[in-house]
Amino acid sequence: MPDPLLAPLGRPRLMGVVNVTPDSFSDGGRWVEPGAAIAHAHDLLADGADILDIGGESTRPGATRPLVEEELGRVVPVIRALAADGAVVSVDTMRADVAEASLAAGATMVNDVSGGLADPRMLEVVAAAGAPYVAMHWRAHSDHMRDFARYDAAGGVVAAVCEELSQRVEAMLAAGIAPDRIVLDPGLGFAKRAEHNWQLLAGLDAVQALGHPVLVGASRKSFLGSLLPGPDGSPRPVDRREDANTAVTVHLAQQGVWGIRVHDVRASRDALAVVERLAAEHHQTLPTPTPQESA
Ligand code: PMM
Repeated sequence: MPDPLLAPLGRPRLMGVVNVTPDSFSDGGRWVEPGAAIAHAHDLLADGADILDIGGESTRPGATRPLVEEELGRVVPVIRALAADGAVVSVDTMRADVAEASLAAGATMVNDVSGGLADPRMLEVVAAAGAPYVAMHWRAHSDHMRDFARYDAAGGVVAAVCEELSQRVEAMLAAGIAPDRIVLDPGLGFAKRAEHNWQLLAGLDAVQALGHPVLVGASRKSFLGSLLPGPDGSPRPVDRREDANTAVTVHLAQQGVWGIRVHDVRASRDALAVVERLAAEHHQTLPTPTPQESA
């Protein structure tokens, strides 16, 4: 039976980001104390987050990795507290040890930006837990991912991401992860230049055609900043990209994705309310085509 978390809801689920890190590009250092992270997570829930995504490793371009003990110390207490409060929690980690400890602490889902490539034990841990698993398209760790942002073969970035995600799905199935537990993510900003991110957003139906629910994270990423340069040509700063991200949310809702990973839950939730309301109006007021008209 499909996990209830992955069952259709009539709108995308909003995954609210809580980075318990000193150095994430979007909010590094703001929620590094457990109390601050937990309070922020509750604000996101109040704003309408369906899932809280708790991460203890920054994946910003050029980032160096924390020790596994550091990552565990950051995420496990926060996950334990939020799960005890009844929140649906996902752990954003590439490490099997962190996934295992987080699931034991009450996380429901594992969000692995490496799709199982960074840690050979990850797929086994997820399979044993029977947990829903987000597998993102990934080519290399953040300190050198820029070197891998090349998509020269026919079909460009969309075809390459689909092909590489399909290979990951095969590995997941071989490891014993049930097909109805798998969510795929094209990995905006990970070994992607700005034009690759736009091509992926425009080509999401190909990713969805792989047959799994799709999660997308565009929030605060640099391709939104470079779309909106200031008068001196410098990219729009991270904390002023929200309106553009909300427009992306509308696009993603119209595409019918399963989930959207955002920092500002309220803005995206408001956008979803508009999309849902208009869809309801269409269903109620548009004439149903006769068989001849629809042929
Ligand atoms: N992006 C970031 C971190 N984790 N997880 C998924 N599934 N998809 C993403 O696009 C993604 C992610 C980087 O953003 P952050 O530093 O603001 O969390």
